[in-house]
Amino acid sequence: MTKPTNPPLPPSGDELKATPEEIAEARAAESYWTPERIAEAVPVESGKAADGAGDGSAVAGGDASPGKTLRAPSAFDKKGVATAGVFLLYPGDQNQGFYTGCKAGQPCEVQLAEPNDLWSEYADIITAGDCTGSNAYDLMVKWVDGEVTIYKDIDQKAKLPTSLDQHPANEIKVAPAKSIWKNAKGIATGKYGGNKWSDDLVVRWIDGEVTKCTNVDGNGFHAETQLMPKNSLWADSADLITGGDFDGDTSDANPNYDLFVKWADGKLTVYQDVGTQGLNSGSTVLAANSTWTHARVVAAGEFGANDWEDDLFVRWSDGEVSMYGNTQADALGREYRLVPPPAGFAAPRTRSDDPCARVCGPELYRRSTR
Ligand SMILES: [Ca+2]
Ligand SMILES: [Ca+2]
Ligand SMILES: [Ca+2]
Ligand SMILES: [Ca+2]
Repeated sequence: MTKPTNPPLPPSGDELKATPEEIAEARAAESYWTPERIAEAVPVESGKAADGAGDGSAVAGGDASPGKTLRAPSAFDKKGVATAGVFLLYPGDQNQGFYTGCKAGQPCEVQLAEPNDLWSEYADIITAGDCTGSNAYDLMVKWVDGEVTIYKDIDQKAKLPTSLDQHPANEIKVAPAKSIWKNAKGIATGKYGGNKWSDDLVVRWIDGEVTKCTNVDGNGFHAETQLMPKNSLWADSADLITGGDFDGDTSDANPNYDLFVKWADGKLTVYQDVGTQGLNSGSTVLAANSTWTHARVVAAGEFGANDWEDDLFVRWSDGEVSMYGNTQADALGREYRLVPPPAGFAAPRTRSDDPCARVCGPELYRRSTR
């Protein structure tokens, strides 16, 4: 099946983004997800959320999963370390937005962990894949000390530990503290080879080396191959990575994910078919630009409109959250704004006349500014 190309895009470049001054102002502000805002977001309507978390559920955050993503702890310090610790799961509507069955103004979310120091201080990289079977996504966490832990089969009923002495039954340690994983700077889970499951990893290391592990399971990492020897380009300039199916050739028989890279200068690149081609020259999704230097979290997933995991979730430095639906290997998809930046710090952007820029976005807000 050939993935159709997108219709012509509405303006989605710098004209939709803030000026450098506005961005500077926004960056100076506290992140939208302050502890106060997080506190305000609970109590959660867990019953509603559970209803919504059926077929069309999606969550925002960590890394790709079909219809479901885990949103990482919400605020990050200058080194990109999470500072809030709360862990929330958002159901989606399979139409690039959050689930719409929640009451207006109320967050439709499930809290998996209360605010705590464990996640805010020690979780370094968080991603989701299905490494343990059950056809349900697991959470993989690389802690700052080099331990890597899998929390199996996360759903809206899951509870994550909030202190070092808590070890839920679904916890699997796949690398001990002080392991080589201390040097991992980015993990992109996905379907890069072997079986049909999303149980493969592309890992970006501190010295620029890039490796791939296929068919990771509860016994740990296997079949590591090198995609790129250590080098200064990746060490100094690669920033965020996520795995998705942007060229649309992945199927159960052909697990052929692509790697999305956001570079320090805002350039976006997709390396197609990592499993078979490794890291070739890549295709440019967007040339270097100031807007994307403010992206703090990217996560590809299948959030709607087609069958491919080609929808790109982005959290910006000012707290705004966007989705670029049906992104291609050489072009961003249509932008949907899921969460506006906080009032007072909103970097004013001129929306395009595309009705979807207003209707598809704001209609789906689950968070509103105060
Ligand atoms: Ca699983
Ligand atoms: Ca696999
Ligand atoms: Ca591909
Ligand atoms: Ca899609």
